[in-house]
This record gives sequence, C-alpha cells and structure tokens, in this order.
Amino acid sequence: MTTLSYTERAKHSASPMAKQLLQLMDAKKTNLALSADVTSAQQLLALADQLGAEICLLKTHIDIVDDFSLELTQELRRLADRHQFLLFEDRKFADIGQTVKHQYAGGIYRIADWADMINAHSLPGPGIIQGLAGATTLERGLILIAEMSSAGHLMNADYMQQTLKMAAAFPEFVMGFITQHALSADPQWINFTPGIKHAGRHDDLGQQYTTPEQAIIKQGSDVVIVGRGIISAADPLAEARYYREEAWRCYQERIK
Ligand code: S5P
Repeated sequence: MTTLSYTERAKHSASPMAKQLLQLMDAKKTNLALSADVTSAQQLLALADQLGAEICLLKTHIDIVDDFSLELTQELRRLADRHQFLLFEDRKFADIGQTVKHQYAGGIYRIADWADMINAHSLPGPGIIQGLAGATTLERGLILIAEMSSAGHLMNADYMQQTLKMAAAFPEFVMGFITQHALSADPQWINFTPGIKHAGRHDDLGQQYTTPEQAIIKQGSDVVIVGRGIISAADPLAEARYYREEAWRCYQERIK
C-alpha cells in the first residue's frame, strides 16, 4: 500500500481519467463513491442532486432503472458537472472484445457517451480491455475487477496477480481495481472498494461488509463505495456526510 497523497499519485499515473479522479479527490476532499442502486430515474437524479456535493464518484447500474431514457444520462452529466463528481457505470463487462465493444458504445444505454468510467472482469483475458479501449475516442477509464466483496467468490490470489499484470499492459486506460485490498504498492493504481458499511456484517444474498477504517487504513483502499449504508438510511445526506468524513479521516491518517 502507498502512503503518497492522491495529488502525488496523479503524477505517477499514465491514465488521464485516473489523474482527473485523484486530483478531484484532493481538491474536493472526498474519497466517497455513492452506489446509487435505485430503480427509478427520478430517485437516481434526486440522489445525485442531494448527495453530489459529498462524493467524488456516482456509481450507477443503469440497467436496473425501470424508466431509463437517454435524457436521464444527459441529466446525470449535468449534475456531475454542477456538483463536480465523475460517473462510473458498474456494468461489469465479461465477454470477448468484439461483444463488449458494442455493449459499451451501443445498444439502448450508450454507456461510452456519458459514463467517465466503467468496469470489467479480467476473466476473458486482455481482449476485453482492447475491445473497450477501441470502442470510443472519448477520454474514458476502465477499472478491472480483481477481488469481489461477495462470499464464496472464485478470485484467488493468483487471479488477482494476473489481473494486476493485465492492467500493467494498458496503463493509459486502466485506472485501477475493484478490490478489497491494495494489490501492489505501485501508486498509479486506484483501489476502489465496495462492501462498505459501519454497522451490519452482511446481507442475506452473500454481500460482506467492512468498515471504511479497515478498508482504507488496513487494506489500502482509496475510494470507498457505499450503497445501502447511505441510500437506505433514514437521512441519506447525514449518512453520506458521516461516510465522507470518516473515509477522509482514514486517508489523512494513512498518508501522515
Ligand atoms: O465486489 C463487488 C463489486 C461491486 S462493483 N461487490 C459489490 O457489492 N459491488 C457493487 O457495489 C454492487 O453491485 C453494488 O452496486 C454495490 C454495493 O452495494 P451495497 O448496497 O451493498 O453497499
């Protein structure tokens, strides 16, 4: 794990989108990502507007929105610009390059047009990265899924190290990893960690939770991704502020 600040690390990164996120986190003083897992456009926009000032990233599952339209994505972009956060579509691509190219740039969702970053499984091999990288000429970033939060996943230590190697071949496009712990001390890689909650150890469907402190200080995570811990709370804004302050305090302590 690295003890450099995000701004220092931006200098080590070959990925323009990683640089942008690292600089944004220090400038805005937030390393909190909101997982806005809601099923209506109105709920998604309301969360983005209400919590936008607290977060560096809004993570979407655009395909769970019942009343999806391209206007929704345009509205999200406007809110991202207004509140200064980036958009991360959690699409978890997992196919051959030729297929993911179309899934990313085309179809109903046209993800490449509006999402700053997306994620993908490394399982199919490097062709998936080449397919995604070649799908758009816009400045975009890719996060590789190295280690999941769910109980019983199949990603062992060897899989994680192979994922790291795969990323190293595409440093301009790959920003880092979805992971529960830092995979290397190399400061260029951003570690994004879902499965974060201060109370409650798991849900009924295999999700396992860890705290911001455990993730950031002990495991070397850089961006904590919080979903139900915020959006299911009685007061989502108060809860988002709590996670923001706690995650920022942990980052400050780590780089001290
Ligand atoms: O390993 C993972 C990877 C991801 S991207 N575990 C996860 O939970 N996620 C996503 O993070 C998941 O799809 C969901 O959108 C979010 C966690 O939500 P929460 O409500 O459990 O915080």
